[in-house]
Amino acid sequence: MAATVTLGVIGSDAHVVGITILEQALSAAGFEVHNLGVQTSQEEFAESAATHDADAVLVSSLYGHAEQDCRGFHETLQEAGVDTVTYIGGNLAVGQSDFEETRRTFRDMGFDRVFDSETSPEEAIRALEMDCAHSERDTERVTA
Ligand code: B12
Repeated sequence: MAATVTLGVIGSDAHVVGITILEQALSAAGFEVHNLGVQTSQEEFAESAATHDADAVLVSSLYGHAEQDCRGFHETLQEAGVDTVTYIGGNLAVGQSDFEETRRTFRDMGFDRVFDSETSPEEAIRALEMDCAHSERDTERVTA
């Protein structure tokens, strides 16, 4: 059965190109994609993921305010009964010089994988195929 993915750009962020490309690539790879578009609230992510019983929630953020926008994100998902794989990607910090530090920040906030703005759709697809195929994820084997 095709894995289901909820995808959107969080907060007040209006950068649409990245998620449009991701949506097309994921759909072509056989995923059922619910693209919430830009300027999506935490509650909209949670509602969509709960309604569609998503296997993964993919958050995109380009404008540098991801940390603020994602505060409490996993609690919001939890309140809606959503316990699924979560990814975040894009330009996650302003003047991002050490991406590993950024990755640690978002991992600590609860995201399973954290991707930078050089991420190709194929990389995201590989990670999703791995995570959606196994109930116990082997995060040791991937860098994101
Ligand atoms: C086009 C653009 C705009 C357009 C957006 C038009 C639109 N509707 O999309 C406009 C002019 C409106 C704009 C506005 C702003 N922008 Co702008 N914008 C860009 C620009 C030039 C390109 C973005 C783009 O489309 N890239 C092409 C796509 C294909 O790549 P992508 O978005 O990175 O997505 C890929 C990956 O990142 C990854 N990915 C993305 N999300 C996710 C999520 C997951 C889970 C995964 C796995 C992967 C993934 O996969 C995608 C496909 O390969 C970038 C600079 C740049 N070169 O990136 C700045 C940039 C993103 N903008 C920036 C800024 C600051 C702004 C503004 C705040 C400027 C301002 N002061 O008004 C506003 C914000 C407005 C808002 N509310 O969002 C900064 C962000 C700085 C930061 N994060 O540190 C950047 C980096 C420019 C810069 N160097 O300063 N912008």
